[in-house]
Amino acid sequence: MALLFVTDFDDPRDWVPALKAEMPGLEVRVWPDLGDPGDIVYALAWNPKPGLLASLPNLKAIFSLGAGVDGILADTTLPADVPLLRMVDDSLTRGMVEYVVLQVLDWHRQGPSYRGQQRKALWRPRRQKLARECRVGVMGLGELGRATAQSLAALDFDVAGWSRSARTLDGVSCFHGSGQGFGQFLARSDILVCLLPLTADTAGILGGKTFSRLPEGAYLINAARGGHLNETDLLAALGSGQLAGAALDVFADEPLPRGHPFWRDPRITITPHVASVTHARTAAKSVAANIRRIEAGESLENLVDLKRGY
Ligand code: NDP
Ligand code: OXD
Repeated sequence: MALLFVTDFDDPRDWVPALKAEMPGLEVRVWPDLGDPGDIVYALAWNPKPGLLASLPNLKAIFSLGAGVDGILADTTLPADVPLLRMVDDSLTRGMVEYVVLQVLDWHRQGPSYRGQQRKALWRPRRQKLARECRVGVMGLGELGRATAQSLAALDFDVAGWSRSARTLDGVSCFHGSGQGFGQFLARSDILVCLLPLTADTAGILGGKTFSRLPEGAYLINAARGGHLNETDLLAALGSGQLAGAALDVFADEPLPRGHPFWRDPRITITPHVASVTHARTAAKSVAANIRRIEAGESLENLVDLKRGY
């Protein structure tokens, strides 16, 4: 029984020992050294080359190295009868909570303005709102969105969340669906945080129409996928003042090309897709637990619904 580790990003020097520690009997092969493809029954992958997974005849399951599976689902040859499992891991969740709380607090406590003043040696205290006067809207109330919304609520922000189906969450006003609920949610989001999966329904959702429904001068935090954002619309909304700024961790084209206008825009804070990362030591435990379930014929956790796309 062999597992193929397929990624250009995650380090096999972390992952191979972490997987072996959980499952000493598991043979781990590191792509592109496939050996006999017939031996491979599990794949642990991040953005595999299209066709690679379909070329493995005895696959029992595909594990995503990330929470988002858009990079795997982009492969149109993906075998439809092999279960796809996404990454759910507490360290990934905590990392995202830290990132969003950092960006929300930085904006709320006027970090960009004070850094601008520092560059000019200006000592100019500004009026500071209370956290409860700041309305944050979290798009996506899944593993990451729920924990993030609740951590912001614990800091006394006025938090709402938005999901596809109806949800309830202590201390968070919940909205759902693409109709009225979405409009009401946007109208009360001074800071809009995107933690949605990238699917046919959510691609381009951070565009001019959405921005126009936010309070004027809102702030955008996109820690989900670059495909959610219409970049031209963002620049237009910043230009008109409809949006006052944005913190972006993900981009349509990664790495963000050197000549991209976002790099030079002082209203935009850029991080290189690091909002949260999967830690091998903890995440290998959840992969191993699911392998044990498969081998025991038990039902799986974190199964992706291929029709919904997440
Ligand atoms: P989940 O699958 O747990 O949650 C997804 C949430 O989005 C659910 O609440 C779901 O609604 C909601 N949703 C999906 N489609 C729609 C829709 N059309 N309209 C409204 N709501 C919708 O995902 P995670 O929380 O684990 O991860 C979210 C995303 O974060 C990942 O897909 C990935 O792209 C991104 N990510 C980015 C990282 C980074 O470093 N930048 C790191 C990790 C993840 P419902 O509850 O009704 O199902
Ligand atoms: C993920 C990511 O989806 O790191 O986990 O982007």
